[in-house]
Amino acid sequence: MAKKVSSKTENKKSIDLAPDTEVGTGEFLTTNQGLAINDDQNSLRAGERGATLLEDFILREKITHFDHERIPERIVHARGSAAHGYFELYQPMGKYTKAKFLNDTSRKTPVFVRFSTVAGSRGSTDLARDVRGFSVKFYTEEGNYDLVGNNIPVFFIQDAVKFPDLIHAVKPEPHNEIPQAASAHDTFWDFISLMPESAHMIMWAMSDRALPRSLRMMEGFGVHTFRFINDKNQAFFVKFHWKPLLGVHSVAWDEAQQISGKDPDFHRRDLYEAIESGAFPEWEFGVQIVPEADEHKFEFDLLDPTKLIPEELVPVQRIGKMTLNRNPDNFFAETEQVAFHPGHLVAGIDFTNDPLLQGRLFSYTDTQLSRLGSPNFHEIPINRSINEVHNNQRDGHMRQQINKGTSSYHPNTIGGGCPFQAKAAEGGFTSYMERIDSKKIRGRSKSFFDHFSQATLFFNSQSEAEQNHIVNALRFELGNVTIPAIRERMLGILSMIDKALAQRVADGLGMAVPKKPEQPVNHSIPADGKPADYQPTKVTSSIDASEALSMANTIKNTIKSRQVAILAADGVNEDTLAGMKNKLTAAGATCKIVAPHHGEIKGNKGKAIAVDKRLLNTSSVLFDAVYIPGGTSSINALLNEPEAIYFVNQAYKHCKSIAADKDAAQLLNATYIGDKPQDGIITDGNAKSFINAIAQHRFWEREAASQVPA
Ligand code: HDE
Repeated sequence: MAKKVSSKTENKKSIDLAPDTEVGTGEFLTTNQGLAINDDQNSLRAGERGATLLEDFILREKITHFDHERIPERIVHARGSAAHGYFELYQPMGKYTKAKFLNDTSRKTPVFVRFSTVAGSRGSTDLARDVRGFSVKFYTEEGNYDLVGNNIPVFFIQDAVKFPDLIHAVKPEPHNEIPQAASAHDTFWDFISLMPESAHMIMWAMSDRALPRSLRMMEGFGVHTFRFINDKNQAFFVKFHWKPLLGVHSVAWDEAQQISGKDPDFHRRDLYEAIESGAFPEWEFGVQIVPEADEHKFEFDLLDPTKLIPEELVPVQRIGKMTLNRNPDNFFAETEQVAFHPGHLVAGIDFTNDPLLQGRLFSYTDTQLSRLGSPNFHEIPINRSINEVHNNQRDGHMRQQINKGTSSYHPNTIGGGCPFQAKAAEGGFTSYMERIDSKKIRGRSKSFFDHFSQATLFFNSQSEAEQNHIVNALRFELGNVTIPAIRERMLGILSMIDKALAQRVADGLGMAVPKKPEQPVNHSIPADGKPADYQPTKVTSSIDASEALSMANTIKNTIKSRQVAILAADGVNEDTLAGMKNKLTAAGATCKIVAPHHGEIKGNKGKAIAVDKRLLNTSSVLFDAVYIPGGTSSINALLNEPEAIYFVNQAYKHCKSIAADKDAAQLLNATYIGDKPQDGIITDGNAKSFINAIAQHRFWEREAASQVPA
């Protein structure tokens, strides 16, 4: 960025590594070498109508930089949105971990959080049916700690070696690069139908969890089991959770598809606007802690990333809170260049032998080398730790640090022996001394062979509406699969999860559930040549259902940052409109006046009311609820607007709360709502009832009613 060229800056030899300051304070335009530019409108030519000269280093520098503006996007999680914030601890966790940021309640640890979808390209829609990445970089005083998780607590595969296969299968098919950001195609389901270990994850991915209403309304999970280590060197298994204080909410699939057209940046915009408006998203940080001695107490293996620990078995302790309060200043510099890595640890946290985690530990640094182009990616401002970095690593592409002195090795005397190694008591990281005494093999423990019991547990834990959504999602996805054998194999897998589920999906596909599920391919051929005993099994779960797995049981006590459309036209009752708007705003919602035209509408007493959105430029899928104030001319005008009727019908179809003043009933009557009293439809303009209804998020039971339009 341009800096004012003055004799002062010319003389300043020290290198300022800090991010650049704001433009607009009288700087001259310069080249990247600091030369003031006199003409940025014309290239250097051989005469007014002559050829451009190769000599024009200013042109060439500008174009060269432009040519290289794009870096390779992330191979997975390319589409992302991020924010800055901080983490505060509720209670010291010294009994379990010596991590300093988990022991000092007076600290505010800065964080940078990046949310993402997995399958789509960087420009793909936010509302794809997909897992969401939930990566948190804690800038602790003892170094960066990255918790690189997802919004789903389990994963598709048990071993990292299958990750490239999984991603190749879900990405657009290689011959025609179709479909973008979608799993509803042959190669994905071909792979999944041969990977019964995906069964549990598939239930989550086909549920509404894969269609968040907002990035601010998603849970986050570390997925793997990690270790806490305390200062006595005792270890505890730990699972990490993020619990959103706004509750966990999703949109309907039909809505998701429409949002993808109306506003593909829906989640990105929502996060950005919420933070700009001061509605800072918050999550509580939760841990499930299991003593080492209890490692084998469960009917599943703690090292198996396709399993969660039901909260009924090990409760989640909420130990702190994260608040996101600042948007990035520059998307590329921060959101795009941030480099997460599950191996960025602080003392007091360590790995387990989860084979998926072990593979990730290699992958993340490796991918940054091709994505960010240099082993110096830690020097990019967003990736720097807040404490100082001292080591003997030197040089490489784009090195920023100017190391002084002559010693770049250890041990040394020339540099006074620096930098020194730190003892554990001085904060030096020591790996947990896990006992390993084993044969070197390629293979899996039998404790990893149960692929279905938690898939069933998840399905059983869902509300009726949530189960219906899973059935419909599977009908949709498998309906897009063109090869019948793949669909059939999937029906076999579904029948291992729940017979009725498989039957309902089969009915939707016009197929029969196979009597005997096809056995999946044999994944391991042991070195001794004996036939492998890999056989997916199903153990009996000790619990039938888990409350925390259903979004129906989430927090429903707030309408903070919810978006309400107020449908109005000239002649609207300006008093009831203002009354409702004030109450909704006081409760934390954002109201937008949606009208047939831009500019202003006139209230029934002549007041000019600014229009936020014209019907043509918005859609009810972008709102959580709709309010229709009265006023005869306004209602008459809206009755003549097919877009207004459609707006209300769509909100109704997507099970949203709708409120109308008593004298707006005519408009409701013109929609599918009619005059039948029903949950979530407020016909007397009562703000309190409306606020309670919006807090419920959705009235999914409405979907069952035959009057819901197609
Ligand atoms: Fe990742 N993953 N992953 N992953 N992952 C990447 O790293 C990988 C896995 C996750 O916002 C890549 O910097 C392997 C599980 C998130 O920048 C890459 C395996 C979970 C993000 C990579 C997994 C994740 C990534 C691509 C199987 C949930 C986005 C760009 C062993 C716990 C981070 C990058 C961001 C990104 C590899 C599995 C979460 C290629 C090999 C399980 C949230 O290194």
